[in-house]
Amino acid sequence: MKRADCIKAIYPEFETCLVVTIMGACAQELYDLGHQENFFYLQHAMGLASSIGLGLALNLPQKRTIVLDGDGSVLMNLGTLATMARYRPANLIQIIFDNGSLLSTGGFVSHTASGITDLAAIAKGAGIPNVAAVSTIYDFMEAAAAAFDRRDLSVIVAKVEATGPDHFGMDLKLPENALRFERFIRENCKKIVENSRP
Ligand SMILES: Cc1ncc(C[n+]2csc(CCOP(=O)(O)OP(=O)(O)O)c2C)c(N)n1
Repeated sequence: MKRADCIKAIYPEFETCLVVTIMGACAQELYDLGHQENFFYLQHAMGLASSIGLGLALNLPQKRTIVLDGDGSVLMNLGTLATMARYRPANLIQIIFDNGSLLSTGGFVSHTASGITDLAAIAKGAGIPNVAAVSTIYDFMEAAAAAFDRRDLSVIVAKVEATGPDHFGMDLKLPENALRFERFIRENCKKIVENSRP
């Protein structure tokens, strides 16, 4: 199963969500399907896409937030799973694309490739209420549909091939993306933000 195919399969769902991705190959694959102003590609800050997604989900409870993550990134910030479970925002879905590799920086093998580290088991142990581990596109689509249907925190660990795009280059640098993403939230989620403030 390829990550690009998984992202393509659920891309239509993204229109009404906030989407945060990790850097590199994953960001490029989403960008290549067509950028939307509700997408934020977290370049450089490895491991923190889920932390940003958690903050967005908690502060914008009526907006679905999707985090497109990677095994290397999650391994760098494992505590994020416990924090997500503790605050359990019903509108947050984290999809961890586990390619067993730090693909975007040369394809170094990650701990999940060894068969030792099981991210789905870690997510369950952290207290995530809905965890799916999938390795076929059919199972991925079923798990994604179930996550979109339920109103509860979900994590999907999708085992994918360690392959990425054959090119890199997005005509949207981090500062501009951040400013425009913030403007999108201000203009489209204004009422929700105001309502969610104590
Ligand atoms: C703190 C930090 N360390 C290292 C890097 C360099 N880096 C960028 S992407 C990446 C690999 C990310 O791996 P993963 O999350 O599994 O995603 P993949 O590239 O495999 O899609 C690394 C090591 C970084 N951006 N930030």
